[in-house]
Amino acid sequence: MSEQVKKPIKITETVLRDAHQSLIATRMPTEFMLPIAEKMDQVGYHSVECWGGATFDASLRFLKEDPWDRLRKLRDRFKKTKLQMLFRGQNILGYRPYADDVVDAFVQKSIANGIDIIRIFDCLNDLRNLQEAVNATNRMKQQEGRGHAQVALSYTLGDAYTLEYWTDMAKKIEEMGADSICIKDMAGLLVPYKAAELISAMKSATKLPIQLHTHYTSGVAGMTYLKAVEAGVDVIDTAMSPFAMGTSQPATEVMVETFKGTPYDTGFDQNLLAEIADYFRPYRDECLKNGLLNPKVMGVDIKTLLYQVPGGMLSNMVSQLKEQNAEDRYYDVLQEIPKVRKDLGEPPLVTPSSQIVGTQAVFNVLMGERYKMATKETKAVLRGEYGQTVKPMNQEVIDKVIPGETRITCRYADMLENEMDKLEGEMKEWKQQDEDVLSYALFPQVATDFFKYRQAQQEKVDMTQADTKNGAYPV
Ligand SMILES: [Mn+2]
Repeated sequence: MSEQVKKPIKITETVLRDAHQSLIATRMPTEFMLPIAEKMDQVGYHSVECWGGATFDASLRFLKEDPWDRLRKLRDRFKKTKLQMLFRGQNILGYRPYADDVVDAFVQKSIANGIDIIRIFDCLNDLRNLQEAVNATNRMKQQEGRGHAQVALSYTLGDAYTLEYWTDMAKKIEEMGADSICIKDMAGLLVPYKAAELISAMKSATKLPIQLHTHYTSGVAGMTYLKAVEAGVDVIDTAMSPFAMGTSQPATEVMVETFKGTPYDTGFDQNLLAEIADYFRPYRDECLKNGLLNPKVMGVDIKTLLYQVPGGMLSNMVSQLKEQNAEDRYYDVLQEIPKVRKDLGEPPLVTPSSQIVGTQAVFNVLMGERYKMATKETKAVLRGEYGQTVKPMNQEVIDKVIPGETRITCRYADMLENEMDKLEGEMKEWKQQDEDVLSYALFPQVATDFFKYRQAQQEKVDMTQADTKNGAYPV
């Protein structure tokens, strides 16, 4: 009997980013992460995802932490494991499109402070919105010998999203100079046998390594990984068991055990993983007790598959309806969502397109007339500011919402002037490091509040020192 060629499946650990973003609103503080980092560094992970996504916003806004400081502290402790971040293309980690000089500076500082792999995605899968971040990463790779540009395709279902669409995208991503491809299934829509089909097709279209990212929301994720691995996927994203499953990823230990003794064996030490899980478990219990972790997000939400709407989008919609005392319109809105999505060119539903489609659907139902009112963001999508959609947008809707306005077909960022100097001018009284300008660029108000807090803390520390030395209170 001939022995099968060994191909250990590589693992990206998400407990320090997506897992706590998905389960406890991104509230895990740096001080909790640091004591376990050195142990995690011994596992042999392909990478540890620990930055980007909502971690940047949540650090500044809720935890009153400098996200750059978190990154540097993690880098110090992860001596051999690659650190990975999630990056929203031209929107960086914010909610608006930025000029290229801000994208370049952000990529440069991310890598300089410790990031190895940058996973870059766009909510419309418009590759033009990813090119600048890829170029900036490649420049750093040449200068510093570090930096890996991974382009992520937002996975979705619909007429336009055929196997041909995905394989065609894979070829284009290879041409644009990326180092690897990720299929980013934020809603858990990719079912096991479809995953096998998709991965086989993509593997035959490109030589680039392929990584699969999914969520356990609909309950199929573990099986989806199994079929994807058999079909040749190179890397999967998992989370340590205390912060796995539900709206998070499949559990690391479970996937490791699944492939033990097969050609895909990770070789990870289950005892070491158990020690790491022991560290996270009491924190999970604490989160359950204080309400940060809602048991509701831990179960299987099969509605995700039924309506193809990400879990977060459903909960947003319910709270919007509650505010309007219109909870009885829930099913009307659910039916309206796919219609709005079609009108807007059938985009994937991921931040920010998910919020834009969801909010517009609520408006359409509650106003009693479709597009009687349109949000600022719906108008921007129709104008083409977010990029090109895979299908054409509905001309009747365009005529009704933005009559006579010019639509953009170029890359929107080409119309933006460089903005780093202007941003620095606005915030220079607070600047203590170059990175502060970038924090301000992404979240002007939140970052300014944080800078004020930081200064107050620093002055308070000085005051206590002065106090003990002189026994007097300086003014
Ligand atoms: Mn995710």
